[in-house]
Amino acid sequence: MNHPAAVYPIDPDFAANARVTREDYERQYAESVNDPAGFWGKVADRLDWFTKPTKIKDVSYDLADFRIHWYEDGELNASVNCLDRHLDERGDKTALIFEHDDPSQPAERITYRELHARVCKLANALRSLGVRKGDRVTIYLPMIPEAVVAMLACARVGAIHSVVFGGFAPQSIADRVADCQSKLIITADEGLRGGKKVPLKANVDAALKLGGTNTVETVLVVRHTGSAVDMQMPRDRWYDAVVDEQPTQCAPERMNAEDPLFILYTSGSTGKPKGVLHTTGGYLVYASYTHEVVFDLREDDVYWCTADVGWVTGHSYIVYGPLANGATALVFEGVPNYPTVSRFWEVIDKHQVTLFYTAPTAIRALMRDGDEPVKKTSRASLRLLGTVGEPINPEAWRWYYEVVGDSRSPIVDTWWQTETGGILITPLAGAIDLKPGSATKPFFGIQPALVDANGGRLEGEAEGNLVLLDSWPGQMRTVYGDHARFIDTYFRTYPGTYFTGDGCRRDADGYYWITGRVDDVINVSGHRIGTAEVESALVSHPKVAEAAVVGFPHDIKGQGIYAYVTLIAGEAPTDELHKELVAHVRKEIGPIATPDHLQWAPGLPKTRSGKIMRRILRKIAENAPDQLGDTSTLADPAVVESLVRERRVP
Ligand code: 6R9
Repeated sequence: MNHPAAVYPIDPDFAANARVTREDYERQYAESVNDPAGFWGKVADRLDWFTKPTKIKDVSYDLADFRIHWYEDGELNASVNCLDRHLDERGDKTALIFEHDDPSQPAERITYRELHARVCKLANALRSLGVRKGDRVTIYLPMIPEAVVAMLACARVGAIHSVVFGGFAPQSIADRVADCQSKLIITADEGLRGGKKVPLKANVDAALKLGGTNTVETVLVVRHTGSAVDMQMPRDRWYDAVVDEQPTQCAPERMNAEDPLFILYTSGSTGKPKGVLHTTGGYLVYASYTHEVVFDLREDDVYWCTADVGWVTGHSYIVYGPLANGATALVFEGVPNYPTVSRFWEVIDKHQVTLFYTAPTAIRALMRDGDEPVKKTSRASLRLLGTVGEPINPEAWRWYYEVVGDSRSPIVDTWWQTETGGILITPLAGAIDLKPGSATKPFFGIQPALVDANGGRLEGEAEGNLVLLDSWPGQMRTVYGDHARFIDTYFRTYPGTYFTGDGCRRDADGYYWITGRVDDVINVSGHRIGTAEVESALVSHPKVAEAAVVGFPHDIKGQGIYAYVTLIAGEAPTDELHKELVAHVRKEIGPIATPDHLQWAPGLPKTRSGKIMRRILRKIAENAPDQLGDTSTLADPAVVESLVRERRVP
């Protein structure tokens, strides 16, 4: 049994030079919650504003008078903050280090001056193609520098980017393009991951044949692998052909702080993924400030976050946070186990990475291969480690700390969400003792609370649903095109608070331990998948009558996907059909949604009013048939008995 309450006290050497010490934390936290406007007004000075904000905070979670506004009279441009303002002092500093999928390819170092020029050229190209402030641009790129350039170029001209993860299938691209009515798509011929090619352009072509995508006028195609792709003129344009001739200066759009910066689609418990909308001022203040404080950033740090820009972690902690801070950030195209399971550690040595931020699922996968692939590398450059995306089990935490970090580097276990824009609960390594498995304490300005199912506030040591009592600048502002869904999802469940969708325990020391989603969202390898999405992919197959999908504990992925499928009358379950349905989900959503197990269900457990009882299905998937709980409301108890009998043993 692990010792979940083990404490790793603050490292005095780290604390001696830390940006925030224990005393600082107590004092600044108190100030931040007692006088949020005063606190966040000062923090906003870290950015360059065309017009400095005077109205700092205007927030009400009261449904009758709902609003979230930060810095509402301020004007700025995010790309100027990430590029132009560094040119005088950091023009020749490396902004991005690009490490290819193939380690034999030379790494590329891009200075702030070069990055500025590349962004300006693309921004000019976007304008020449008719992209204007407020237009939506979809970015479907591999982890290459152009992904960063594309995001910042959109920001420069005031276009709202929507990055779609390169692992998503044509239908998922089409849904996202259609929802925000994109005018332009930036993609590449192909991506490369672990030596395998990903047909990005072909996926875009397939997506654009699907309904709702005819707003797209232009597809810009980055030549990456050089493979031949279909180019449909005049719609499709080679990126280099359009960008090369453009000037290296581009006047930035003046954006109001509350003008949208980007949309990022994320899964919820119901329906289609929602377009989480972040605005310019508050988001950038929060992403850059948390990046500096949580990672204890120094001028000469080499910072590496292994996320993909298709997820919020890539937005806030590869692009906007680090670049707004003038940091050197590594962009990695590849995967942890290619060509060998030492790749992460070799890249750390090669580029002398000092700050390393990754996901528990990667740590657990690499841990399986033992210590040797780690130990044969030096990793002496590291001084801080971070994790994000899902709860980290104490065993993986200790391996990360002892083996990867040689018991020298503190670990920041950072809890946050696409919706929150930046880190909300996290240790600050110079200020807070660590406990493996706990995200520890709230960041400045963040007021977590626990409530029971009826919304009753739980005090002291307790376990319940995690809510947040007040706003912070990085909070999402709306669900794109569906403000009612925003309110309903986050503010109606426990009135007066933001509901996170996470369960959480608070221990006697006031430490927070996230226990996982309490809604119908599955966290697979740190990626959010809505059970509803997988279900609707399954029932879109002509032979499927009904489907119910739940998560189950998975050693590496954290959670796996378990699907129960009822076929239409007359269809017999076969191994063939089993494979076909799994492939169908991959094709509809993408490989990340592949069901780990699919069980034929002659019937699904339902209440007499016809509601599927997922609680029961979860217990069957977990192989805990003795913990089904109250089954008295079942319409037909025999259904459950047969499902337990027929359970697919993983
Ligand atoms: C940043 C990100 C959000 C959900 C969140 C929670 C889980 C993220 C975590 C964590 C425990 C951590 N989560 N970080 N759980 N400890 N340090 O991952 O955003 O993709 O929107 O997922 O991930 O369940 O609600 P997103």
